[in-house]
Amino acid sequence: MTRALVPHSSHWGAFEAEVTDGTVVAIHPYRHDPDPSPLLGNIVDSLRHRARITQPMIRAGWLDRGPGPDTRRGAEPFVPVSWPTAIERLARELRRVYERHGAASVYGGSYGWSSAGRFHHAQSQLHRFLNCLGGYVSGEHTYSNGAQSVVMPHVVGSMREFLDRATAWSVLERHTELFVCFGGIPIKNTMVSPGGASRHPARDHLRRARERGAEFVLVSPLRDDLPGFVSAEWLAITPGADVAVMLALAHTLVAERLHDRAFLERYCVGWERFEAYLLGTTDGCPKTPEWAERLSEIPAASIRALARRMAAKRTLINVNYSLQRVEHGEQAPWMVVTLAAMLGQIGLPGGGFGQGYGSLGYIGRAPSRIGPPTLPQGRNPVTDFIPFPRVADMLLAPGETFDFNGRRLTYPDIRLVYWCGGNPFHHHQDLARLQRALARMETIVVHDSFWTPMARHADVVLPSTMMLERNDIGGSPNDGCLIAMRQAVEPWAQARNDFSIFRDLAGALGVGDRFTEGRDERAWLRHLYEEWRSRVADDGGATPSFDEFWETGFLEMEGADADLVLLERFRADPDKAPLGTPSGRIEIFSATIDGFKYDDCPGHPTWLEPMEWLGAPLAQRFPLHLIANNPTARLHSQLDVGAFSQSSKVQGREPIRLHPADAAARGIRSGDVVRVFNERGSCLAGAVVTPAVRPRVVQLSTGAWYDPLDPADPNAMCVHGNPNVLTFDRGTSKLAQGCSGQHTLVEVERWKGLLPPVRAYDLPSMEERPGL
Ligand code: PGD
Repeated sequence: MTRALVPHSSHWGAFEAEVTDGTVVAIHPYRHDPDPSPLLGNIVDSLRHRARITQPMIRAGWLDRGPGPDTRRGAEPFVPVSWPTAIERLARELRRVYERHGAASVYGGSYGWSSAGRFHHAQSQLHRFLNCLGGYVSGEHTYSNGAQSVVMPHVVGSMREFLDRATAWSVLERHTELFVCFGGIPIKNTMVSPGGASRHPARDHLRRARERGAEFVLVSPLRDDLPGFVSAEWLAITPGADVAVMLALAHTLVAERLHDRAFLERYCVGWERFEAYLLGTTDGCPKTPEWAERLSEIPAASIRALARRMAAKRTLINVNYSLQRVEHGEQAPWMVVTLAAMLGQIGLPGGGFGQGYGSLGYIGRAPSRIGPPTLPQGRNPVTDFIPFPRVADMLLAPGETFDFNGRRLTYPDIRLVYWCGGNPFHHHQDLARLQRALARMETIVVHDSFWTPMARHADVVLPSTMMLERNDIGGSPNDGCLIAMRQAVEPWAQARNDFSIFRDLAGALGVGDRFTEGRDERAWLRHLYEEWRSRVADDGGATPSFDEFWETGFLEMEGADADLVLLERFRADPDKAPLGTPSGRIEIFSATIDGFKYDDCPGHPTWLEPMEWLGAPLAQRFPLHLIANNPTARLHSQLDVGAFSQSSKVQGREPIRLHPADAAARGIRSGDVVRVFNERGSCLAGAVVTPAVRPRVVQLSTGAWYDPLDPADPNAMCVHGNPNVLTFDRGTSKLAQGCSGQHTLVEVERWKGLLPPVRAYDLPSMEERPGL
């Protein structure tokens, strides 16, 4: 018997894989990680799960009828083919599309998190490959924080320079007296960092802050958005009403003269414009706590009391990404900055604002001076792009114009969609609409390790290796550990590395050398490491040789600035260290945004009523507000087949949490299967009745693989519990066009019919065709 411990990494943590006789039998968290993620529990049984794609597959209809728009995607059988056949057919199709329609007809945005390694980063591999062919239409920003990442540069300047350098957790732990958490700080989200994290310190910092006497206020419809041990005061807000509460806090500060006028004058622009709105001078509506109570169901007295406490203590106001993944998502992050500016504590240890402490694990972990290695992607000569969440709009309406951040853009005419390392049937909204959009394509190509719903809707499906089946380097800009992600097991069946697939395709298309630069996997890893090593050396650091690094597995680097305070230098001297905004100051009023004349994103933070919330007329028909947030038991839709994710299901369905009063009114008990529905679609889910969810709110996380009752019908019920059959597909506003998938209105009823089986992990139907 052979036994080995192999260093490796994932977006949810570094680990060692225990390998016995060529099989991964256990995962052991990195020994220095104080709080390893339970998501590690999804890895072992996923590696060899039946839902893995075993060999290249081509949709029968595409083989028989050739490329072209087709509504039968997702319902037709696949034909298993050899690698040479797959490469030859796909190379021919790529040549046809590039020659006949040009590079601007290929959508290669390929949004998705794929896996943690820097070399086998699926999206980078795809972009590098498509750039060798002449480029592609790209995507910008993210589904995560699209609204924030567009509005914040107008308000405080570059995200990279400022927000990614959030005040360090260790500073908050020592200095913050009052944490006011809009959307909480859910520990489940802090487990995940793009690129991985060798340590998960958030829980310990929160615990120590609490032990020191810090107080916590949770503004959220979900009580467990903060861990119980911080004993938070829970303000169980109406979803979508946070900006109203923030405005009322601001109103109280002004009414009671608790705001820091000197700070507003020295460090901000546009206070007077905003103040006139706040007090109702411009619209006749003072944003008082009584006004906010009607919208938010938070008592006016609680809002007033909180405003006074905030002014009296060293206060951190945190807003999570979830609050900007909604209609008008630009407003909450902007208003949080404004509120923090009114308190005058921005740039002080433990005070000011935070954005995303509870959204991703790297926030509050100081960046290393030298970022980890990255794969060069080459140059993309195509200038057409979309903000990622506008993908269905683009595919449905070529030639139509749309607004984005002060520009008027035109949707290109896409013929071929290439996806590598993402799952739009997980991340996109209104899946019936997405299917209509995909049906217009001539060809869809997907690389994935699993038969995800996106793979099932493709024409050419190529099996990728998973982590642990290849060698890579793991690291992230805010983590001080570089990891030799060594291959632990052989690739499953005929799976190949994305790099190898693109190498062969590039070879067939005559650009092989350009793509590989003459390197194989090992040579690339050495090259990327040496390039990184010389950057570290230029900065005065010393690192071991590649061979030593590879042998050691985990390379701990010098500590980053553990005392980082956001905007400290700006506070010390705003003239010497101005912000990257037009004024160099915090823009409470942005003349730039105002100049865009967007009705859905005016020049200062504003309460804008959502179309779908409990205050809308639609709530008469669909009286429950669904929160479709990120899941606890997996990262997005990844490894949904894994043991930890499976252990969370109820009768095989994704759990939906609802309040006892709402459950009782509908005759629903924990363990029942329910149907969740609205005008756009319906799904089954498994009920969990709990007072941790406020009344008239239900919570169904994303990530259960879409499983339509009838795969030929885009409007079919999903029997597994994917909430994106229910969510709407509208941008946050004309400014950012971000994802607004977090909220929608629904009704829930007990499912009384025969329970359809979950077939999400079964193989699609296959048609053997010898000789291919
Ligand atoms: P994942 O499930 O991570 O979701 O959306 P994203 O598409 O990133 O998909 C990654 C896919 O890559 C998986 O299918 C995995 O198997 C595959 N993969 C992993 N490694 C490799 C590899 O090496 N090669 C290849 N070829 N494939 C690989 C996430 C997105 O969803 C995000 S970031 C957010 S924050 C959004 N959140 C919400 C939300 O709050 N509410 C709703 N309703 N919808 C959301 N969608 C968004």
